[in-house]
Amino acid sequence: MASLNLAQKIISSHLADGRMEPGQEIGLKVDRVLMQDATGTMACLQFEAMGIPRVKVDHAAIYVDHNILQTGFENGDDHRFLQTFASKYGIHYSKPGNGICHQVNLERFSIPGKLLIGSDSHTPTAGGAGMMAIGVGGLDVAVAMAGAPFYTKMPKIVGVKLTGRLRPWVTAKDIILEMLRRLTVKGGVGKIFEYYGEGIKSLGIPQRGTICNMGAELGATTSLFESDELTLDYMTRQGRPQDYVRFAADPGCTYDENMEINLSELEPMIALPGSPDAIHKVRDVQGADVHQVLIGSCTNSSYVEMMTVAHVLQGKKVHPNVTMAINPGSKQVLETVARDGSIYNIIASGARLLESGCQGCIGMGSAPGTDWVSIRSFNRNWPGRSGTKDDKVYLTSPEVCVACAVTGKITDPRDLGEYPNIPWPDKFVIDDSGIVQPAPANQAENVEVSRGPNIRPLPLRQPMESVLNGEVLIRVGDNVSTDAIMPAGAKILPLRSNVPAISEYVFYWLDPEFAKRAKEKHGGFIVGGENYGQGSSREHAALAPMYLGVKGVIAKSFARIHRANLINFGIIPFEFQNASDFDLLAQGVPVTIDNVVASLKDGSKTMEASAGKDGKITLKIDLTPRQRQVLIAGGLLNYIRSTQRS
Ligand code: MIC
Ligand code: SF4
Repeated sequence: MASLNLAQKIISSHLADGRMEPGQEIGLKVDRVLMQDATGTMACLQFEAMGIPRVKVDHAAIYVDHNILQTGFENGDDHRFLQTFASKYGIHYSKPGNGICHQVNLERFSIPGKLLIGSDSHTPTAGGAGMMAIGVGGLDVAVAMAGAPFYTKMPKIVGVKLTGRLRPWVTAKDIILEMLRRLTVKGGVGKIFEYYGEGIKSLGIPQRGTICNMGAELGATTSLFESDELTLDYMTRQGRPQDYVRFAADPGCTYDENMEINLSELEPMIALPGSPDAIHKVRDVQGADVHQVLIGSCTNSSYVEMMTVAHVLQGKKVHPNVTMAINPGSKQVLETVARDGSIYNIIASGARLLESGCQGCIGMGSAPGTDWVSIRSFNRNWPGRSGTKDDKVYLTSPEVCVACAVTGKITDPRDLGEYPNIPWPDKFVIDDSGIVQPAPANQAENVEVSRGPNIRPLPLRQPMESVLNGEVLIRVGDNVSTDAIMPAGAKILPLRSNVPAISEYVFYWLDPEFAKRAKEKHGGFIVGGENYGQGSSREHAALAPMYLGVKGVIAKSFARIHRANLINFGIIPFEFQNASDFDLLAQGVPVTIDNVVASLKDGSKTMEASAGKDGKITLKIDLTPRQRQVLIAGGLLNYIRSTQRS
């Protein structure tokens, strides 16, 4: 047999349907699933609608990490719903405060060579431990929990050879920022990045996790590292050496594309406000005043990072003009740092210690003030995501963050002196009491699922109409994120279980009148540029427009997860045959597409649309036979129910 790279090895051992050729649709047997509270309530309701008594995967877990501010009854009710639901259906439940899903999953549940799908775009973090982990929409998780394969297009595999060794104060974050500098936020769409070479030997598992985590910002399907002696060491310190399996590429394997990064040449980097790919060297932008520093998120909140920050803060104070907050990635990280004493340095410095969770990363608190320069160790900085409309959020490593916090200016951390090389602890604090086990299967029927008034039934679409018509409701530019389509933050995030209520906020920051207009016009079309729907996996960015009557999205190109979510909710993702036709579809232009069902059925690769008085536009529909069936049925849930009946 030919030599396989690591991604091909894992994919071939999970292949349930299709051929392993780039661009072909493949169905993969899923071993494990992960959900979080903001996407999980819908995924649970969708699973429930399938009428299956217990999940059919080896392991399922739901984490309460996003919606933990609890400004009203909504979040608390959702937590209780999730806990009781999890218990009944065989899912582990990670309590609020136990940590961010990706960090806790890496610590406690990552297994090399297994396939995980998760209803959060940063699920690939587990690739740091050699697990193939893919971010998907909640409905895809629900379907996997029902025992069905996960379908996606076979990505291209990019081999990224890491040579050399990072210099002091240069970190794993700088490696992924370098990838973003080279490839941009759409450079990874349809690709898996597999890192190899001598350079990986100097990267610990959480550091590898940082690189895989932010592969999501490249638009990648996932990112991967082999499992090796460092993985075994990490798992041993996690008290679970038995979960270690050696997984590596075959010698002599090849990749569809190749890249190389010499780690010795990298410098501290920073993404400027607006997009994670606006990368500069810190040296080139140093000196500007800083007002806020936030350290944490699923990208950069591991033990070594917290200890490094604590070490820099030792005997120092946060600059008088800076407010600094730290949210450790998990209770384990917080507890281990506390056990080892360094928490004192953080508190004594004047930094604000927050609980383990997503917090400011998703606009749940810590919104910056007007014109504040906010320096964060996070992964996303699209306008408004922080909770402040014209925010100025920079993304960088925890090392740069802490340097800025003590000097009050954007600072290259190499100016701080000697780098503290923090070793791993002999053993992390291991206490899984924050992860509640499900009820045993034979007691599950006695568990009653608790539903507060915020949990509203799941809206479903009708089967596909043969004619789609309506006005262009909004036209947006390139790289519009799902944060722009369906914003989050402390006000909107608690409405994730209530589609009628959250729909009022579709495109809220870009065009607050959108929802009203969509309802008045009885739906219509959204027109987008390149890479439409990048970022978060939130299916509400498809579900809420569907609820408002959106009949199709016409874009120059789509991001992977959002495209899949649109199909799952019965919205056709149309692409322009000629990108210049974008100009014809201004807001308010009426659009009609005939013979929709017939074209889906007969496998047509295009559909003709009339636009305005006499405009004619050809739209591409690049869909697999299965996706066509799903769209005809009016979405994946309808499709599955129809296959269950037949
Ligand atoms: C995010 O970072 O945007 C989120 C919030 O974690 C999302 C999921 C969500 O919107 O619930 C993600 O990355 O998928
Ligand atoms: Fe949470 Fe931010 Fe990570 Fe999303 S990116 S899971 S909001 S910490």
